[in-house]
Amino acid sequence: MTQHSSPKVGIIMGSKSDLPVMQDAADFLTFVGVPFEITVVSAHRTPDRMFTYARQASERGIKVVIAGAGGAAHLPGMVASLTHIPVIGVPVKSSNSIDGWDSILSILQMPNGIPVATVALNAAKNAGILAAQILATADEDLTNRLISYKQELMENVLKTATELEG
Ligand code: RP5
Repeated sequence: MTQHSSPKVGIIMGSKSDLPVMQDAADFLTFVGVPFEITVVSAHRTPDRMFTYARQASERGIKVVIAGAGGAAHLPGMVASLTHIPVIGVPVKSSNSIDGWDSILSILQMPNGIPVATVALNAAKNAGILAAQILATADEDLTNRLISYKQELMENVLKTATELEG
């Protein structure tokens, strides 16, 4: 697994079983050249590790955390409660999930004061894009790469529209 020496984004997940979903965040960050680290931190099975990770993330240079979890998904919210840096939550439709709603609501319905930016179910790619957009507010080169990416999205849609219209 790719790990960068000075990561700016921390991608964490409750279980290795979340990796097939969370890989999309890593792939997008690789695509736009944002250094990241990726690991497993379980809120329920390794609470001390979660506490240490969240408490030390900022001082290690992490600017944004992407946290994915399924079922009773406390990881994103608990990490957000332990750090001042932005946390993006990815609800994962895991094997122990009831259609993903448990994870969506656990991550989305945070109390006032402790926000988690919640993306759609299994939408780790959007979490990667959002993390890059946050970092791009202080990085002109990254901003330009994101503008190019969105331009490409638009051109692809217009191309399919032209093809469909004949
Ligand atoms: C959550 O429970 C994890 O984030 C994962 O989505 C789910 C199932 O974990 P495993 O039983 O596959 O390790 O805590």
